[in-house]
Amino acid sequence: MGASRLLAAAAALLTTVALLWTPPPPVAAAPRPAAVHKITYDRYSLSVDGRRVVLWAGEFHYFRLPSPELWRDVLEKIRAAGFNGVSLYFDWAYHSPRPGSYDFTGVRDVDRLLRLTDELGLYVVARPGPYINAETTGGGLPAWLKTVPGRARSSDPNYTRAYREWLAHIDPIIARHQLTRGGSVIAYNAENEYAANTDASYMEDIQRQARAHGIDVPITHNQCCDASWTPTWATGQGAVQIPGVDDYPQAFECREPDVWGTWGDGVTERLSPDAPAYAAEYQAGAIDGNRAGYDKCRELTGPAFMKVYYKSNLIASGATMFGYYMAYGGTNWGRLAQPNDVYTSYDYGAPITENRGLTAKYDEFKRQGYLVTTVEPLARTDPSAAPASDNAAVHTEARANPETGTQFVLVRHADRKTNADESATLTWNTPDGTYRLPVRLKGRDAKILLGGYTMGGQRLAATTSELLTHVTADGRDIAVLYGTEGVAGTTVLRYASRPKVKVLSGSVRASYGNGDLRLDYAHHGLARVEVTGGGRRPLLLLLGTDAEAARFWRSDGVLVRGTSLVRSAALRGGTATLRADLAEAGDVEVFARVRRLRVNGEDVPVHTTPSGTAQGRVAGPKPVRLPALTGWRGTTEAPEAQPGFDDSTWTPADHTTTASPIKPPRPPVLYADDYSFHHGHVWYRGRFTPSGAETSIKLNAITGKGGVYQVWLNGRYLGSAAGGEQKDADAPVNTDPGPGTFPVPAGLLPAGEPAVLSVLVENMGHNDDWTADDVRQKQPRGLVTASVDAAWRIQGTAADDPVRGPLSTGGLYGERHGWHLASTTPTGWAAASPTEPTNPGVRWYRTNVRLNIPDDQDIPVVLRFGGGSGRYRVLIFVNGWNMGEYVSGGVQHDFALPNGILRPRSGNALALAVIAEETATVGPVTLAAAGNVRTPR
Ligand code: IPT
Repeated sequence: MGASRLLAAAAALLTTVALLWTPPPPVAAAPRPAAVHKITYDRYSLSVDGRRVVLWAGEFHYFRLPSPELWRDVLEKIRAAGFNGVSLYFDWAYHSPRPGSYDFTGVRDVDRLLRLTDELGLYVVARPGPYINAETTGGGLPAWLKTVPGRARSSDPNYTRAYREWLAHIDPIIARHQLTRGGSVIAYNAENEYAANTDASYMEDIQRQARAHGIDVPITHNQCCDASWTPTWATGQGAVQIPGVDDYPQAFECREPDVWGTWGDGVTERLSPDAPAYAAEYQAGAIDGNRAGYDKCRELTGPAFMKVYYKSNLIASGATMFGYYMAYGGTNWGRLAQPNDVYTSYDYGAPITENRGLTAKYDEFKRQGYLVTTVEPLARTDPSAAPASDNAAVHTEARANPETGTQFVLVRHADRKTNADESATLTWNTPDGTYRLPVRLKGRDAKILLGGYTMGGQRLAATTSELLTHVTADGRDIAVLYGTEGVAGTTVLRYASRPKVKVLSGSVRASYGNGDLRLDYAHHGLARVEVTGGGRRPLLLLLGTDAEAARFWRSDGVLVRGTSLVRSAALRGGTATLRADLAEAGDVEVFARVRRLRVNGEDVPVHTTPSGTAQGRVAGPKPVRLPALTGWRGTTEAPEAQPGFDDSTWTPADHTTTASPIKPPRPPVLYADDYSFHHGHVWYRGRFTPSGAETSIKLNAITGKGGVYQVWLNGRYLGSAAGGEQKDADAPVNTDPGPGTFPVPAGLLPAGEPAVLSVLVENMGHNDDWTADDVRQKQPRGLVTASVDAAWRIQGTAADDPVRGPLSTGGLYGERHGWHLASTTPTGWAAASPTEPTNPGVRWYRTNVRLNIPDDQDIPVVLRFGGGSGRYRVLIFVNGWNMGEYVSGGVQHDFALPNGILRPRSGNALALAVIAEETATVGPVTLAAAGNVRTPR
């Protein structure tokens, strides 16, 4: 701590010096890490090389975007929103098909991911678990762990051997990308919401392993929910350096997007007096357990919620470390999903959609993120006296930086859930004087107002607008302030003498007295005011609405207005170079003296505006038509259902014991995981000799929520039933999901004649281990009991897929024979169409589709279902990759096919495996565009 105190003192000295001379322009993003950096922290914030940082990170799951080319796209979008960091889970189950086997190639190349964060200068909180939850199958615990005796997430020796193996693989990759070695990793999170059934030795050992593997950045933890959950890992054995808290104040009922604050006020608690308050996971979207659709989740956690909760949290908590969960959710492709809470899409209602589109939430993140990463004094604040409000319905609360005196004033409704329109006059004692200023909250809203702030070369005494950001270009400060459309704003700036004020556009009244330049206006469109003289360098003040503010981009210190996204910007020798996305034709304005503008490698003619900026016009994307899906060929499978099928190569299911805490009522153990079939469908064939008295067959299978199993007897389809599931959090073990009863048709089971029962069981994914009881994650999948005494054989996934990893391919006949792969050309398939009826059982369709999307356009493509009939589900394979499962009657109809999996400028093999519980038609299947932008090549 000695060193960090010294650094803090040095930083304080530097800040004092900075007050005497013009400070350098604020740093837009994390510094590009070229060299090694020193990380320290104290109760206020993290510091990098002695400079305080507010960590404003968004969560991203590389495993939910199996397309490393698109990692850059998403990370650039995250950075452009003003995030200076990302929070990254690393998913053990994704990398490890079986004990001792680890794969970090291709879509699993996390070194590549961290090279990107290094390059983009995004701080990383690395979260390798071993347990991650995250609605992933097993909560990140590999499925093979189900066959390892001993409690997971404890210091049990078997489990210890297992997780040490994972850490020995993942930690060194993380370690070489630490900020302290010139990379981007700023913190390492141990375990995940480890709050129930805890074992301090285990928690301690994770950290011991990390240190031994070279992790030298601060170690954090994300405590569940609030400090009432103990231990918080702030003190005692297993304590981490920076204990954080997860908070989801809106909970997850997306069907009622208007119900706020179900899980409290959302104020981050400080868990340690010596470390920054850390909002490790703060709600930025929601899972859709009740199938409302993610648009509703986006509404539940929309801009109004973000304004009220995020801003309240900043000021009430003084937290300086944030991980917003999720910035981009992605896709539960293959068998990645934990079945109880999610389906294929993990869009999450996040600011960036599953199809990588930017939403109104993205705009709000940008408005807040730019403020947080612009105003350096925010990294060190204490609670301070708030301006008095003359209306009890308008609540104020404040923090101030003890060195600079800069004030951050929260203005919100006293009742944070109200939709009222309330006004008040604030009496505000700032370091520059006392001001009486009107404020207004029009509907659900909250603001952070700045006072006593040295803004580049300017002195902002107080403002009732909010600061977006400011930059300095060509010896001039440019600042963007904004407020609600139609609401009045006042900004007071200090000068040594009366400055010259020129209103370039909009309606702004200026008055001057006692060193105060007071500007009064109503927020409407974008007003522009030029202030010169007065003893300071020139200022261009831009006063806009929320919508106008969202049109700005601050990229690499360059301020730009217009385009749909600025990925990077550079100013050199009078030339501005932008990498930008363009959803439509429009103006682009660069706030610098620029003679030449290049956008995506092309020259854009510019003229100088009265604001002294450079403006040009850019074209939008060309419309693109996606081809119709034609030329389908189909075939029916499931020969396993036929009595004569040769299953002699299948594994005998004859185990008499299991590591699962859930024991079958009598042997054999039929659990699929016990025979190393961990993901997707499994087949069982049981041979028995009937007594002739059987009138029905009773079977009990556990599929996980939403799964079904299907039964054939001597080749005759007997029907389907819902598989068992984890009913709710309090009843994690469902040993008896209720057997399915299948009546035996008369004459089908003659006494004494060998019979064959064929059962196809889907595995919807493994439960998580949220409460660390080990029982729910070890809940079996597959058959549990059968009413007939049979000799069973089992077959699942036939072979490892080294390209797609363990979660893509299951055990359907077609999957075992490569029908989903582009490289296989199955013979004997007939011309067919998914609109034709499919008999109960399994039927495949394949076609090829050639795309021709221009290489300077980004068109996210989805596969769209709708209009089918009957009960069925469809596994979607694109170029061999299982991109999800359409379930008839389900909420999801559009399935993301990310570029990389889909080849936008060549042929694509599309395969559908239809699993019909009854005669069904899939209906039309089409490709649709989920966006269209011009983008850098
Ligand atoms: C929190 C988990 O830490 C995270 O992994 C994810 O599951 C998230 O929830 C929900 O999407 S747990 C929180 C609900 C208390």
